[in-house]
Amino acid sequence: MAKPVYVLNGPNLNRLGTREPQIYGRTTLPEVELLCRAAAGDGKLEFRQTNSESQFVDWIHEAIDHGSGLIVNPAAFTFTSMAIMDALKMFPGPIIELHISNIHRRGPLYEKSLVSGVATAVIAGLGVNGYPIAVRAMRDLVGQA
Ligand code: CA2
Repeated sequence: MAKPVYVLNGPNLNRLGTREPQIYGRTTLPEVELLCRAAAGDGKLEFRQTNSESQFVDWIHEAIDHGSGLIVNPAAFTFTSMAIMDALKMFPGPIIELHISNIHRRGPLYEKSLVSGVATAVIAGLGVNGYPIAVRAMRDLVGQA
């Protein structure tokens, strides 16, 4: 049976659509999940969000054992978490790092992603449309297109 693609979202993204619409838009995370499922077609998808770093690491471990590809928006953990970076290094398949905003034009605090160096590809600045684009790209990368 085909393995799922994991889409993991980090802290505060459960509040997407409720504030800073000029940066993040008005689409909610459940709506983003629907966009991803439409892009996945009949491909299996595990779409999740957590505010906990340890939960995020545990889900990467689950994806290492059961997933074909990994799409991560680690949110603020992008810039702080060696634990997430180390876990991602163990993932044997393709990894897409995804950000709704362009982290490279948001000032010094947001400049240095710990994740980009272990990712296969990076998508940033396309708004929530980056999610279905990432899912389609991942289908190509894992050969399910
Ligand atoms: O642009 C992205 O996707 C980010 O990963 C979002 C993070 C930010 O720390 C990264 O630099 C870029 C912040 C997520 C905050 O979640 C929101 C909550 C409510 C409304 C909008 C976003």
